[in-house]
Amino acid sequence: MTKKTILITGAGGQIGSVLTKTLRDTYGPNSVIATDIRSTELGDGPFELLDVLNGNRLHELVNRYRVTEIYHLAAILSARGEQNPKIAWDINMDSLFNVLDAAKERKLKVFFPSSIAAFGPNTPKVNTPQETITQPTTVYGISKAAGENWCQYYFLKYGLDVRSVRFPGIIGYQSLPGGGTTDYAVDIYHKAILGEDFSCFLQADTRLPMLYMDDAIQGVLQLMDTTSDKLSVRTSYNLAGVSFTPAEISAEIQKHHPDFKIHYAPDFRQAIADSWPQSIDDQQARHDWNWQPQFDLARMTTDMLSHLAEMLQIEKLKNLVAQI
Ligand code: AKB
Repeated sequence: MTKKTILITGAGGQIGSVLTKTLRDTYGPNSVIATDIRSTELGDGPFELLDVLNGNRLHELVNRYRVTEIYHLAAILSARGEQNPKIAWDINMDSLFNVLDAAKERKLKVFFPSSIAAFGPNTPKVNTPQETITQPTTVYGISKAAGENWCQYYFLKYGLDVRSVRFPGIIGYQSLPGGGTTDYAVDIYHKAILGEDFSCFLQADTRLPMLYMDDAIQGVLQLMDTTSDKLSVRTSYNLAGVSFTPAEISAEIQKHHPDFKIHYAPDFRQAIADSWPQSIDDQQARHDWNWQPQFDLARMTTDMLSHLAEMLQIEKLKNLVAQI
């Protein structure tokens, strides 16, 4: 059996950093090559600077480390993408082609994260089906919808083993998101733990699909471990975790921090959120590779708050020690 060697792009990002750690814990630190455009502290194991637009550099790393799998996490997300659509398109699409072409040449396995952003205002909003209308209205969503189809194209045309999920908003204590529309659902916990009020850039009743980081990472590992013949979807699998509104998450936080306050100041991200589904039907993932998320809103909130409280105590202790 060939030894598994994984290369991750965007390893310093919100999902990439947690995935890198989990893959290193699972397969050993030297079996996971973390790459990012900026130097990042990711613990034991190789790290390489990589601009995903540089296909030659990607090829060089794939050859040097004898990579067998690529997890392509680098991307510009929905809100940041709208600020510079052309750059977001170039980064999201050209990088995917670099990955697919490197993988095709050496017959590597690929993980590509798509998103609920691949759906649009004409998609059924409740229990969005696996196969449905995808007419996204953000550049990020357009790049994800096109990306999924390119993944399927490489599978059908070249037999490339590329696998994908449509991530909802990801919530975790381990890392901070950046540039997304669902980011509020991470920031809100940080404000609550610091005893500060939270100003939400979405309206109180904006329902969006979300997923706890632990479930998301578990899902990626499970999908990548499933035998190829079980996978009936080669665009991207719908994944569902939990759906809630800003008012609901804030009420859940108030069960732990009764003085916590939220107020609403919707901005341009409201229109993005309004174009996305409210809940997702993930039956196909459950059927094909036994996808089973564990966290609902209550469990996620308890877990988030206890980890963040612990991290805050450690930070405070470090500051105290530094003053001695
Ligand atoms: C974003 O908000 O842009 C992302 C996503 C849903 O893909 N978190």
